Amino acid sequence: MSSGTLITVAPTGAESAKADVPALPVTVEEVAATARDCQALGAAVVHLHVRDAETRPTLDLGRVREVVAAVRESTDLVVQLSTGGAVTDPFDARLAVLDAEPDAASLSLGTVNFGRDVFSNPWDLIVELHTRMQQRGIVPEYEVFDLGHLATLARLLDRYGPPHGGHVHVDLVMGVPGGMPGTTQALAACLPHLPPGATFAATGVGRTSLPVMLAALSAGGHLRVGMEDTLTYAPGEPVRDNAQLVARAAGLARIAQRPPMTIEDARALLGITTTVEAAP
Ligand code: KMH
Ligand code: ZN
Repeated sequence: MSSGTLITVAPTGAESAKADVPALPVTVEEVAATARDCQALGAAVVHLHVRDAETRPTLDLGRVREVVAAVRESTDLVVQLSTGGAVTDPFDARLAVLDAEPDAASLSLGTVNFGRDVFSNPWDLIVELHTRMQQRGIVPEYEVFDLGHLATLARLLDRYGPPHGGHVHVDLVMGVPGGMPGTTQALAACLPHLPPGATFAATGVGRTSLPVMLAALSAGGHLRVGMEDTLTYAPGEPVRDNAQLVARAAGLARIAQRPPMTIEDARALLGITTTVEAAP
């Protein structure tokens, strides 16, 4: 197994408006194009939120399937759908996203304040997502917004068994207003609570992007970057596009002598067994 860095790109998210962030990829074509650019620069996984024709976040299954197909057609990336959606999305629609047959899907491990909103993830929803993914051969990425979410993960695995593929991969989502801070100290506090054999990535929201990336690399972790979480590249400098963020992550990974992991190695690491036709 490679000792490289798994780079995930989260290109769109559900929180930013296209009107406020013109560079945000929202159409099917824009998402497919940014995914292709990011693959060329070292991304191995794409974490997808979908927008409708009016650029609003949507979980409409037809639209989700369309985006999945377009990304598969233009890239070889591991396709990870968000089951978090937007804070306003109902649980049944979040569960139904799995019907679009992604390779992987996010699974948030607890309720958290989300700015002025609440991102709701009660135990029964967590169990339903975990067991449906087991049944359908979809690999979860466990999203952790706070230290207690790792206690929930331990309880989940103890009661319902390992995920499809057998490997546990966690994303520490840090710096959300209401969740754990995006600091080296907070990241280090999470590490002893990871399940045995688990790998982790970290995501620093907003200005915590760089410190979290550096902390994650120093601790042997993987990286998630993208315009879902980061819209400012440097003070006063808006992000140009997702490729710019992936290029920075790939550069730091090389400096850490853990260069970007190939997609093949990423699939092996995550236990993804679905086979898709290679992109031309
Ligand atoms: N948009 C946030 C409310 C996920 O994708 O699983 C939730 C989120 C997490 O982004
Ligand atoms: Zn997301």
